Amino acid sequence: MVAKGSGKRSSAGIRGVRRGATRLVGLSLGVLSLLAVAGCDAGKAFNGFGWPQGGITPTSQRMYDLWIGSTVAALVVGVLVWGLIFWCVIRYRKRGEELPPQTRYNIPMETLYTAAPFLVIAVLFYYTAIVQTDVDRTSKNPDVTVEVVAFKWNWQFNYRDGMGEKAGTVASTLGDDRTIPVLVLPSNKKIRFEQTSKDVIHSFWVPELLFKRDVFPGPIRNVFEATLEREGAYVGRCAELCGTYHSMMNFELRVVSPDEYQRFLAAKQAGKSTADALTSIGEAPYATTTTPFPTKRQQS
Ligand SMILES: [Cu+2]
Repeated sequence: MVAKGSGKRSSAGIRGVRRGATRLVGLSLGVLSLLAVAGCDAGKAFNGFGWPQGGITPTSQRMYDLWIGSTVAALVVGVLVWGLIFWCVIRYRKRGEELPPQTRYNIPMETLYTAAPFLVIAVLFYYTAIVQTDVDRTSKNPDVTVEVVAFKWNWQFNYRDGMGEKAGTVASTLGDDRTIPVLVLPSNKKIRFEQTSKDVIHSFWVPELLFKRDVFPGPIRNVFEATLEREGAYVGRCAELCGTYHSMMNFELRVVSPDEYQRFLAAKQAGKSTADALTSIGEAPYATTTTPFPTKRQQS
């Protein structure tokens, strides 16, 4: 009789777990479709929940969507948990001296609250892995390859005729303590950035790309790819503490139309300075987003 009874209880327990799991999956799907529909609007209403606005690449938009989705999902879980806490506090408050029914070893319930966090992590991991793979993706045939050379405390940008260390440089822009280097690139093209450093570790960062990547000295040549969708001038910075004037190690990214870019490159190849080549395509000759900082300051 005892065995029969416990058998009944365990089959009821399994049914409970199944019911709980079905409800959880239903709830997750409901939340996900809600996010898909309302995610972006919620982001706009709450100023992106703190996420930097104004990305100029398709990947920055996908990262933004991931952030909004994760934040809304966290809020949904938060509201559920807060609701259950307050419900328990009010519904099961102390009413007398009698010991309430004890519910330890409730297997379906324990299984549910062990499985639910794993489900949440799995969903977050899945979407993060997809977006990260997308951000890190490089193509076999980029439209433009530029070599980023970092050094204390400035930048050199080499326009290349191919990929890899052995490719040749067709034009170059070098920054110094009186000139902010302007990196001119075309809009809506696949740009491959190949990075190398002359001395210590720096980090290439344009806030509007919502992306930064370390620039290493020696044989490690970091690479990433970006498509710049909006023309304009954007300040670039070093994001790795590299020495005394690290915070002054600025450059400018100037995104122009593909036609203007071709004319700029032709002018550079014809021997013009970056400022003259920029003037020849109707652009401001010097950086407009930041100013140079003399690193060889005089004692006074
Ligand atoms: Cu640096």
